[in-house]
Amino acid sequence: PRQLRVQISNPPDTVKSEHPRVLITGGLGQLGVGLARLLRKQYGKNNVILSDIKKPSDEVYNSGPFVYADVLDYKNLQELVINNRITWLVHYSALLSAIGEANVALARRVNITGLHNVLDIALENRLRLFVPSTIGAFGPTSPRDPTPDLCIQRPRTIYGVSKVHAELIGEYFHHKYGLDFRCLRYPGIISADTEPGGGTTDYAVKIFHDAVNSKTFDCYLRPDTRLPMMHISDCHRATLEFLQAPAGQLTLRTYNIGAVSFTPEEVAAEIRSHIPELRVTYTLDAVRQSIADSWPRRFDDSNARRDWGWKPSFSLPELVSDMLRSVRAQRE
Ligand code: AKB
Repeated sequence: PRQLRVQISNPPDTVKSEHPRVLITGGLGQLGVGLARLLRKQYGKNNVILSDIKKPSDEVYNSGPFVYADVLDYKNLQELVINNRITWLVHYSALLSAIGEANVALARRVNITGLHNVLDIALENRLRLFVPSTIGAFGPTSPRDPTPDLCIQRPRTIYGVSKVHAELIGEYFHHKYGLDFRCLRYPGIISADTEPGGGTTDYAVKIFHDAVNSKTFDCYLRPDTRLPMMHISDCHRATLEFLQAPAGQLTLRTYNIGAVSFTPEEVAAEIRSHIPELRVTYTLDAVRQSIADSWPRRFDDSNARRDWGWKPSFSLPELVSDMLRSVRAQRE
């Protein structure tokens, strides 16, 4: 079959070497569009390319460059990186914890084979490569409260196994070949205008929508299940600050980043200070409950704070009032 040429209609804003040219894979998930917005503010609209295998909304399509890219297609990715003079790659494509358990073979391909493609391309083209890891990279034998950067990691999900693999092989490529690999372990991310796709922490996004829309919420985790969580704007800022950090400041290449830690009953109580009628019921999902029970309850992120100045800005009350404001604004 004839090879398709990948063309970006917008030329680079500049080809000045001080501006990175960024490609984001899996860009239409929960995190890509917001990170692209932040990076475009800093580096220019056309220097940040979003990619995915799905069709973007008109709003996303009109906000800056978007291309089709399948992380399982090595040649397509390589062509994109070369044609667009990419210097930083943010690898967001992955199947999350719950959906991964329902599709182990696909999760293995996307999360492991896809990562291998991205690693080889990053190495070949001397890219700075950012790969997110997660609280899901820990398991039942890890210390859970708090969980430090370096400890036992024996996750029991394909998602967790693939993320530990990403951490280890990325660091190995860094030490052996000098790849500029950077990895943050994200908590559950709470966002109003983008949806998480198939994770264990998704309840903490849905509760805000249901609280505003119906004042009732049915939770699939036990009321006392504590997990590390973070407002999406803290997540984007952490990612940008970490990407910009001088390599000499990094004593690790994989860092925990923490912000808040809460249980379903705690977040519900905080929402009730705005919506007193909120009624929460609990119908447990055994798969997601057992995943959550094996994950950290709190993150120790002291290394990130010390090395590159990480500091979250949203407390639980601030996160809750910001989410309720955004969800209500969407309804209007
Ligand atoms: C999930 O729940 O799978 C993700 C994560 C914490 O990595 N949100």
